[in-house]
Amino acid sequence: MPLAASAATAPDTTRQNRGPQVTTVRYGPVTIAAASGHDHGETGNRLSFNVQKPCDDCYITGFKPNLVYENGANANVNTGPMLHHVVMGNHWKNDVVCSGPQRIFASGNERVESVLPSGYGIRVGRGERWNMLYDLMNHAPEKKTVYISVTYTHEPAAGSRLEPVTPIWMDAGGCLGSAYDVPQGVSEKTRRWRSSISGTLVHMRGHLHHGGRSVRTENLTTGKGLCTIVAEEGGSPEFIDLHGNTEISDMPPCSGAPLGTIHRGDVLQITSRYESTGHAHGDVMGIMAGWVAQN
Ligand SMILES: [Cu+2]
Repeated sequence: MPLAASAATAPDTTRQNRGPQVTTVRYGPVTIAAASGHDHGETGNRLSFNVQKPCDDCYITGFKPNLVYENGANANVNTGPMLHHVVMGNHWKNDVVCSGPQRIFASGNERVESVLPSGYGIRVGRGERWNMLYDLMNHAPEKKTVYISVTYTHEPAAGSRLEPVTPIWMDAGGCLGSAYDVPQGVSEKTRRWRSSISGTLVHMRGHLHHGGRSVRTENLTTGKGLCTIVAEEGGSPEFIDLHGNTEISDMPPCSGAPLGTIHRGDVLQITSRYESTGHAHGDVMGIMAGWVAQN
């Protein structure tokens, strides 16, 4: 896999060395096997080590994941490829919810952009190494070669007044694996986490699969809702596959300073809601990633 030596375009990073910068990093190429009939091609889970970061000793203030072809055009289910998931991980830091490596951010095929409220950033340490876990699918009857692309906004840590944020990974599937099964009809799955940190929650993004209706996180201790995200499915032709099946096309994140306050010991709960018409679904997910400015 040539992933570590990924192609990159960093047009703005050399021009400026202060203030916000925009860098698009392409990870790949990755070739996904052809589908045969209704059996899709799939890479399966692959882990790439020491993948390119947009910057070093800096803050990331926003990111927009995508899946693209060599020529830059979107690669989506209408032409075959599906970004099943991509997860950036940092083995140098511990995940506060599940221990293990810290999940920095993740995306599914919905490819939603996250923009942190002004004043906050995801700290990237000097020399920190990122790993990338990804799984790509293909519904087209021929193989497809694509790149995972992420457009980052970021700024140098030196002289920055941004407050660092800590990721919290709320997962209805739990810590051992995110996937679970849902029955036909309406169902909700919840999972609780007793917070080990205190601070203000400033951003949350969500992830559901086909049939997923909404995902929300609340602070049970204070009785306050923190973020509810309602999924849009098949919202544009790009998100309708070659068999006419729709995929999640939008999951608008919650952003605000603060979305809510969390104290160490508070119990947070995620609720993942599916409305599966026709049949049960295996291996779905209900995830919310949040970012907390600790105090
Ligand atoms: Cu998923």
